[in-house]
Amino acid sequence: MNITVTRKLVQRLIEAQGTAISGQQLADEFGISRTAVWKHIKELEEQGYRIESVKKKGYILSALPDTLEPTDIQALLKTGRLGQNMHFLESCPSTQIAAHQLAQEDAPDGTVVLTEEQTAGRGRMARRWHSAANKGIWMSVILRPDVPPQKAPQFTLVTAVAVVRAIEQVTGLKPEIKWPNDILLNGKKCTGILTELQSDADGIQALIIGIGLNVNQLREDFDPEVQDIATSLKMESGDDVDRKQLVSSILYFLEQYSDLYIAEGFGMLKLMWESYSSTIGRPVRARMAKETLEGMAEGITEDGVLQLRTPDGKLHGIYSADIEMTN
Ligand code: BTX
Repeated sequence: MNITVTRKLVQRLIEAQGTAISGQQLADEFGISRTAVWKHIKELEEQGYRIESVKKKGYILSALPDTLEPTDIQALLKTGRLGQNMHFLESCPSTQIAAHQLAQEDAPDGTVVLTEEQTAGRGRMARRWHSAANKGIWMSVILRPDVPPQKAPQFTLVTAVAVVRAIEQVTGLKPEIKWPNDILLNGKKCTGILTELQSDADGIQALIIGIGLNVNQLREDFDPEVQDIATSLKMESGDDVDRKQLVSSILYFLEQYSDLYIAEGFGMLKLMWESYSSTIGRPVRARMAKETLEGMAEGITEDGVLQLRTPDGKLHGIYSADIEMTN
């Protein structure tokens, strides 16, 4: 069986968006016999693709298997750059490590690394990110924006807005953002974002944006350490969620919003971020490396710095902290 033809056949059926294509037409397009088309269709069904065969009309793709097959995702993509170069690893220590390596080897802007399982997924400040096999989206995106290094931290906020929009679009759920980088559903964390930088004297060489999104886990799929603080889209919606659609949607919004940020600055995105934020306008506790402050979270600056007003009336700029709501 010619694997390339099988993959191209899937792409053709995805692009047909639910309309039937006849066996004869596929045979002509791929320069193979109708029997060969039928064999490829059978092979795809064995891989978990659901394909209906409608009499006198042809084949319709009605469901994709729950894998992260890059060519399937690419057939769904509506981006110009993000995900056009996509690397898939069945298992790896961390997609961040793989993406750093690819960035050093000159991988183009928009390169994406996806995996089914991370054995050493990482969060901020060397914390662990639990990455159950086959249930989530563990993805790193390489961006090469032409901006000074001090503009890098906002990409975390831009990414948070993009992921929230994608979750809304695909599931109808209404996530909130907790400054700076947690995405919450009903107060529990469903997404973490980690932005890392490769830079030299000439400026940013690459931004490596890591996105960890809990999609189809049940409570027991999470490590006991995070069972009480973590949630997944399936736990909140009650339904299995299509990971391929989600990846495609995240990359679409991330491309739109990072281009908007680079072209016009943070203004518009700041408004969007604040509208999704569960932190702003609330009393919070900010735990930093050297001190803990309590007060009202008033907003974020154009640089993404959290503005916290303590009871003595002083306004503090918080650059990095863990935030807890205090009411
Ligand atoms: P963070 O430091 O904000 O969050 C880490 C903390 O979140 C952990 O200490 C733990 O309490 C909690 N946690 C760990 N795993 C989960 C989970 N699956 N769901 C909910 N809460 C959890 C957030 O760091 C940044 C995470 C980025 C993960 C992506 S995955 C793709 C890429 N590769 C990689 O190694 N990291 C990024």
